[in-house]
Amino acid sequence: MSKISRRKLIVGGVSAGGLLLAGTASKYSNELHRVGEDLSRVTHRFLLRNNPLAREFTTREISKNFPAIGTTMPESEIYQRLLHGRFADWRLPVGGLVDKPMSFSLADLQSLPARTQITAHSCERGWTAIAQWTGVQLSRVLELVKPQPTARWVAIHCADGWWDSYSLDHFEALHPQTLLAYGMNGSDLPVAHGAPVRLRVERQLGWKSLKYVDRIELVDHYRRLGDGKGSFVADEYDFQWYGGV
Ligand SMILES: Nc1nc2c(c(=O)[nH]1)N[C@H]1C(S)=C(S)[C@@H](COP(=O)(O)O)O[C@H]1N2
Ligand SMILES: [Mo]
Repeated sequence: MSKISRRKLIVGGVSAGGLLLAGTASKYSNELHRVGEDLSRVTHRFLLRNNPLAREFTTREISKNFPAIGTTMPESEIYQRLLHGRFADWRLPVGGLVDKPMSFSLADLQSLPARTQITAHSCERGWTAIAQWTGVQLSRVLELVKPQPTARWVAIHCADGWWDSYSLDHFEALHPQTLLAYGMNGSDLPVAHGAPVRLRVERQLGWKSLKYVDRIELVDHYRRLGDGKGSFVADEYDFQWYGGV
């Protein structure tokens, strides 16, 4: 077995173990649940300490069917209007703790250097599918707005009310495979998969890859957002850890 495939097995096994532990323990006590979550988080950080790339696949391996999960059509009037205008009026404001707040149109994002990657998406509900994603690296957009030294987390807000946060310290936000993706399998990103722009965070569970991105905010700590747990999902389902930072 090669070094790489052995490590992948370990990563898969430990994540599954952590999930199992967290899942089972929560039935018995919150305290045990918390221990499980802490174990998962620490293991995750340790295994990703050298900032490895997530595996990339070939075009032949792209899944014929890629499920659409959660929101598949945001209901808000604003989104509906933007959709009918083919997102020509869509803008992505990037602000908060930055020296140069900016607002990007879809064409602006598409004019920045693009990256295309074929990766596996694993949903916590138990499916994995492979797709090709095209977009701009989040790091390039962050570079343009000039984050202030106090900015430590990138909060991303969506048209359907979802939001999540990504650490600048642990590089998830700056990781080369973290994209603001506007293309899927060679076409425009379909509405069901997050049009016009979704996030791709390839080393995390699928729910960290937010769809319908509509605002980016740099903050000193995610504690200031929502109930203070770092994501819409964590607030909603009342758990502490949220998929690895
Ligand atoms: N805004 C938003 N982002 C979201 C979701 C959602 O419902 N709304 N679902 C999450 C979950 S649980 C998964 S598995 C993926 C699903 O992406 P897909 O619909 O392209 O398969 O998006 C994630 N991002
Ligand atoms: Mo998911």
